[in-house]
Amino acid sequence: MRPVFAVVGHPNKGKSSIVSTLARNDTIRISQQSGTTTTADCVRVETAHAGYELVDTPGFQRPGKVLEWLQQKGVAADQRVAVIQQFLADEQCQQRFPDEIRLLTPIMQGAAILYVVDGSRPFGVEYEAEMEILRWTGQPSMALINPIENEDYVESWSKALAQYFKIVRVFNPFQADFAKQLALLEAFAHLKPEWREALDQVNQDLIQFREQQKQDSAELLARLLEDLCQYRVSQKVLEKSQADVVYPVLAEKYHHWMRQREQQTITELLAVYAHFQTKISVDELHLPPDLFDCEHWFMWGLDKQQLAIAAALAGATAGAAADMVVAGHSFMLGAIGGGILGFGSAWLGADKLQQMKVKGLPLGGFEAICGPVSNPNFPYVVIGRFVYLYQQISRRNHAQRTPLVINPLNLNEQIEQLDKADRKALHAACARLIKQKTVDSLSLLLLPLLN
Ligand SMILES: Nc1nc2c(ncn2[C@@H]2O[C@H](COP(=O)(O)OP(=O)(O)OP(=O)(O)O)[C@@H](O)[C@H]2O)c(=O)[nH]1
Ligand SMILES: [Mg+2]
Repeated sequence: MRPVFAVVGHPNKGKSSIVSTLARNDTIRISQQSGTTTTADCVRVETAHAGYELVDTPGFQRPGKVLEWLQQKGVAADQRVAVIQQFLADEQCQQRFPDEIRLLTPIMQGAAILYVVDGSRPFGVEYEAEMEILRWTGQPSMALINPIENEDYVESWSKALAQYFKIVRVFNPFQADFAKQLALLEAFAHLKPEWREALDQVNQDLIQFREQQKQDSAELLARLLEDLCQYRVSQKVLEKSQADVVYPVLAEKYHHWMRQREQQTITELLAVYAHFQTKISVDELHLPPDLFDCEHWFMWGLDKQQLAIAAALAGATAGAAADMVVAGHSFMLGAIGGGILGFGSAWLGADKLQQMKVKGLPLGGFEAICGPVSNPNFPYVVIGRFVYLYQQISRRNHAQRTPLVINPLNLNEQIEQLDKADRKALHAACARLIKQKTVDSLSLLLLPLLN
């Protein structure tokens, strides 16, 4: 027997938002417009070894009139469930009160009740009719206070709801983090003893699944880093001078591929967290928009000093350490010396990023080559961008429908939180990556950065 919960309440109180967040499903319709949900929609929440169902329902439209109808039957407490059944079967009622019929049907079929109210709006007697009708169904129930705009009336709601519901919880579907979602599921398990085992299993499954999502994310970042650090394009030319002509074409091809590759990872990361409706493309990122927008790099990667420390920790040779310091220096010049868009952009233009080379071929002719990136800060930039998106996406509740707002990340702060061995291993990995050397268990080294 699967646990089933009907999410009911006034229109526009966040019922669908709660279903969306708990089911991790961003296709459920949520809108400012009252009366968005018009049918009782069953949403299955499947985990590895268990599952449960949430029924999203339309809001009560005429609870006062419905209660009047029920009370006119004038029956004692032991008859109330039968009166509700009668109400559902009555053809006139079906026409007059279609929303109440739809929302009460799953409850009478055995669903437990999750009654949702808005904690930022005052309690009013008009809600009493709804709560009274729900009480007549005799089904186990709990109340959820959703503080949509603020918590101003949470306390007064708590007092009112306690008279009708044994369990009252505050739950904000836009903000509730993973732990709060698990805690709510635990409360669900108290509603019916026979559902307890299944819901405990769901909880355990979710915890494991979340760990798996993190590992999958680390794997995505590892593959991205390897690909971006290794990529190069080349073209054969007959004369050395022709290389100058093909460089712009090669550079364009190179940048296009690198951008696409990063974009692909972002799409995959969104899919890992089941955010299929959140469309973000690198081009739309507010800040900094572009993998090749070098003057913004310092916001994602490391600065001069941090790079020097990284080089020292990685045990780099004196030469490599000097490279890193020079690279860091150039970022700071780009940022401060020339102003964000002035001198810095010319000096640190994208064409400085990857190596352009022309090489003589043994059988005659030449090869013009673009890439791979040689700048030691590059792996950090890739990591910084990914970690920022990871933090946003992995914490994003599925009720959230506004676009992701991108801000720069202080990667160094994240790195400093690692213990010394992890930090050292990470820097060593970055130093190898930029030399196109393989790194064993790269995803494991990246995992501690994903929190
Ligand atoms: N900021 C914020 N807005 C919320 C929250 N919960 C719901 N909303 C907003 O409230 C409005 C209604 O949310 P829905 O989830 O569609 O409400 P509903 O109860 O399913 O509405 P109907 O289907 O029309 O009965 C939407 O504009 C949501 O964005 C919340 O926790 N925080
Ligand atoms: Mg709805």
